[in-house]
Amino acid sequence: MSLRIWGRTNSINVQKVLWIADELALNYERIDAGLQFGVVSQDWFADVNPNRTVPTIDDDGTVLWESNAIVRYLAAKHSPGKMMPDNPGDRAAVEMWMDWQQTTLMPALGPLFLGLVRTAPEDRDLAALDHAAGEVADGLRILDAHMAERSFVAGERFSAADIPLGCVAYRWYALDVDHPDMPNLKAWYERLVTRPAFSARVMLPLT
Ligand SMILES: N[C@@H](CCC(=O)N[C@@H](CS)C(=O)NCC(=O)O)C(=O)O
Repeated sequence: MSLRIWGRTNSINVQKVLWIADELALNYERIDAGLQFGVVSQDWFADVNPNRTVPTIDDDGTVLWESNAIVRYLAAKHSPGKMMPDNPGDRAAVEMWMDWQQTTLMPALGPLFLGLVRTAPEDRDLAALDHAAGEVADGLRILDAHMAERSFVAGERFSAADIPLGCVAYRWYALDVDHPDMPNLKAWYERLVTRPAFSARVMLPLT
């Protein structure tokens, strides 16, 4: 087995990697790590990933962390010209949406998820959660407008760009927040739901 993936299955960032690994029909070994599984706190792990986070992979000696970088790597290695376009402009568009997921959506979705899923009701900062929910919705309106003219994030073909954003979309629809009407986003999301790897790896209870 050449590909090893460290990460617990309920992590959004691990789910990205497991989803694309399944889309690509890769064989891999997954090792539970993070939170209750520990591992990331062991001394040796810092040599593999000094951030002590999941996901982390070792693909026959290619060691990587940062979920979107791993998704890009696996797509480029196993699906060049398809899940990761060869043309620089098309490739940059895929990467742009992936970066946008991390830099624009996650700073609001992360606290929203932690507040609603991993914080006791009596300890929640409702004003902060309301603000975060509004920021996520504002971001998703941009994606909704973008999806008006295409089937997938980077065009008519499923690509690496759909992976991080699909993970965000699942969490947003699963969270107990207002879901303003976004028909193009919903139509794209329903397309993802038909993909077995998405339902198996991403559509899990939020814990
Ligand atoms: N930007 C990083 C974030 C990595 C990260 O913070 N992962 C979380 C899980 S989503 C983690 O490792 N948390 C600590 C833990 O699980 O022990 C990525 O996209 O991979």
